[in-house]
Amino acid sequence: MKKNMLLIAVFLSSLNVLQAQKLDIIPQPVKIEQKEGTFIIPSSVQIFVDKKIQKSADYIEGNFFKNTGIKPIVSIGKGNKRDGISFLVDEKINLPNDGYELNVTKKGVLIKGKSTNGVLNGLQTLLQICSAKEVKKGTIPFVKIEDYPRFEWRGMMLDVSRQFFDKQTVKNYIDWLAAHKMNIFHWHLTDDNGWRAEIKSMPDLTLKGAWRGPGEVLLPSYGSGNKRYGGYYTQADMKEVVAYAAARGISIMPEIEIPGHSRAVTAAYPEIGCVTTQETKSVQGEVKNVWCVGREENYQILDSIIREVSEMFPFDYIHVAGDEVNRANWEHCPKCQALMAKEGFTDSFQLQNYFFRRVQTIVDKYHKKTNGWNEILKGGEINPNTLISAWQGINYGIESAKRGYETIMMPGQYTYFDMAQSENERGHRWAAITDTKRAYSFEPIPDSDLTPDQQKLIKGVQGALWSEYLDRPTRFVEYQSYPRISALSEIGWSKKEDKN
Ligand code: TNX
Repeated sequence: MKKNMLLIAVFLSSLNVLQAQKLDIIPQPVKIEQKEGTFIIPSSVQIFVDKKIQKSADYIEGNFFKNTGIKPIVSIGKGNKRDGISFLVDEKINLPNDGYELNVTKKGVLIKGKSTNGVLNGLQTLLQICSAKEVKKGTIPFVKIEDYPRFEWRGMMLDVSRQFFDKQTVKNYIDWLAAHKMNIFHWHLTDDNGWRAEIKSMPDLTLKGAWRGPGEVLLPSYGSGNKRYGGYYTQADMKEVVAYAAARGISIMPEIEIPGHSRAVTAAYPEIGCVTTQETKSVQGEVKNVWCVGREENYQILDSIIREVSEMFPFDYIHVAGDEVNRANWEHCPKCQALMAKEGFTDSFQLQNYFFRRVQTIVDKYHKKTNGWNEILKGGEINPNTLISAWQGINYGIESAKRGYETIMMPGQYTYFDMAQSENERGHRWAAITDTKRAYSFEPIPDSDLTPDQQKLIKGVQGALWSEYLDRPTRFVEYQSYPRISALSEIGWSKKEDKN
């Protein structure tokens, strides 16, 4: 009898330990209070979705089912029934942007978001709790969470040019970002090795420029071998992906790579490139991969491309690149030289700046803001509302903030997940060998002499997955992305002092 009592006592205390076990949520929430007891999800649980977040109702329903095995009855509106689960938008709650409160009690579950994205952030926390291995299926431990992001911009870039990833793969990628409370998907749609976005006024960009292989305008590259390789997204596809992402709280920033990394463009429309007296190679060994700055018609073409892109993507920003431009091309081009002379320029960075400012005027015309890689800081002034993606190193981000530009920190040395994760693995290594620990060690607001106001210009963090090496093995995309994106999500979201 005594022995039995002892066993029961041990059993009960182990249950308690289980109950009290810390919920591991990624990214780590700001404030989490666990309480004794659990809410048992009724088999026909009711979910109420605020009208303001109606567009996400299917997503909420589907993912709740996936993570709990319980099919909910969903209604739109502000319900607050006992044993129900409510998703409410409440701008008045006292939390920073995109914050949320999650309350699980014996009465049910209430998620209140400061914004629609706040509600979705709360949903992700709920889903992680429901599927945690410590939590008994069909139950939710009592908990009170107050949570909000450290940075407003938590992004991830995917290069779909060097390798093409179909619409479904991109959607899956977005799903995983959403699960990590990331809010920006930077879609690198064009590069030397394939143009992936249908532009109706320039059909050959995709009819020709999206394909490489025998008899195609582009040579095989990055493992595409002796076959026709490529693909592109129609405008309908891109709009569909935009809506898919929006329902998950993710904005898509398209990138149109100009004026460099443009071999796919000049292969489809040779007249867009310079007529050079000497052929020179870009950093990645490409020839003829630069837009001619001196050809006036090119700016009309850019106008139509940017117009079509801005019609498809509702996000505020368009990324227009500006990195690794092989300016030697312009130095051997009579039209570019004539422009240089006319403008009184003495070095080719000024041409780059000229090009960028013309592009910026077009982007402004379509009511968008420009984002560019840190090289656009060279050669002269640009619009003060330009957003800089600082990729070459932390110091480039510091310089950008010092010069007064809003800045996204994405140093290749920490946040390029195309970098190999250890000495013996496939992947780039030019920036670093980056394992998860190294990625996690990144601090976006570095110790430096930035003033508090300059620090505020650092809008957030972003990772990048360039796809030169992603041709094999299958699912290498996921292998390179995770868990490093999990680490990145916590850098972007959680409080610095909670990093562990
Ligand atoms: C540099 S990052 C590039 C890309 C490459 C990447 C590989 C940047 C703006 N340019 O074109 O794919 O390195 O890590």
